[in-house]
Amino acid sequence: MPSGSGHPTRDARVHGLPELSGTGRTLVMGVVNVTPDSFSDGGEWFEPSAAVSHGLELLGEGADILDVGGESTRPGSSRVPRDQELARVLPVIERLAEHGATVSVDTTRAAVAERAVAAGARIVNDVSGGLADPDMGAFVAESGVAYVAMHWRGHADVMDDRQEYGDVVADVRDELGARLAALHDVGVRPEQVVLDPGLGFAKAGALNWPLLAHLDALHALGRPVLVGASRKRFLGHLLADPAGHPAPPRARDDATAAISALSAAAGAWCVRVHTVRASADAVRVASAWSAARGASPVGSPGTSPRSTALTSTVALTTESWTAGEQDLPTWQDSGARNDDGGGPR
Ligand code: PMM
Repeated sequence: MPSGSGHPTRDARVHGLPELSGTGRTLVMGVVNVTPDSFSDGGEWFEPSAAVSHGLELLGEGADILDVGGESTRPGSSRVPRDQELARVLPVIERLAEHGATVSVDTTRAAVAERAVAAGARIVNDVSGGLADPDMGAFVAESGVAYVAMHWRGHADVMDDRQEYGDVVADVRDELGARLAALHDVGVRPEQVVLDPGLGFAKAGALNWPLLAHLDALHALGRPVLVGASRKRFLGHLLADPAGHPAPPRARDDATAAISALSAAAGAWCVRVHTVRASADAVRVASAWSAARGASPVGSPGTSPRSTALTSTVALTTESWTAGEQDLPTWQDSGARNDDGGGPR
């Protein structure tokens, strides 16, 4: 398999994950939702044995990482009590880790992250970037675990009301930069962190495309970038039928694979997807394509005028946009449901 030309952030080592470095390509994270109500695959893998079998299937299809989550971000869903989240994810993580999988735990709770890491998880994937639980940063710092920090502005019941952006790319970059600085302040080393634009979280349809098209702006923060576009609502709208009905989640998989190829060509570290095989092929196509170009992948830091302009304004500041956001109301039943079954994103 040809390996793509180097990309400084795609190929950056993430602390604690030696087995994932040196592939010369974008990694593929397969989603294992152990939930009854996730928007795209709710209930399918709710039994631990079904979730484990599904995870092993995804590994066989080429997943580099399995992302195990026990709490859905579907609009209207209540927060799952901590013990219930633990009961869902721990047996699945244990068994997948025993099979040699590199497992991440998709959680915003430090206590769940801690138990998951003890059970064999190697990555903590926190969609709140440390904002939902003030203890998360300290746990990540003390454990040294790899940590995905996603851009987030609040739980599912409030995020749709928090979509005010001046320039969505610059704002997301600055807010992630502030998270990186805040995490650093509590002892998290930059080498532990992967950044994620949080597609669909406090971002309606059109807001997602500039973020995908300008991954270079996030690369300017100097850390690898994970892209989670799989089956999200903005793809449903893109693929709407002539009457304007959004394509259902499972009909978004081909578009997801196209985004995997484009993200890989732009130097993403990882793509998070529900169906793995097409994206595993897509990242290899991008790798061969980049190698044939003999140059850094599209969107390497500093390769576009936008990247240069944005880079010059990057300042990692502890003056976080989140002042005031720490007191977010707890995630409650919002009663809101999407008309297309496509989740909040
Ligand atoms: N999206 C979902 C869940 N976890 N984690 C990361 N890092 N990035 C994402 O975009 C993301 C995530 C959405 O839920 P799903 O599991 O139902 O797709």
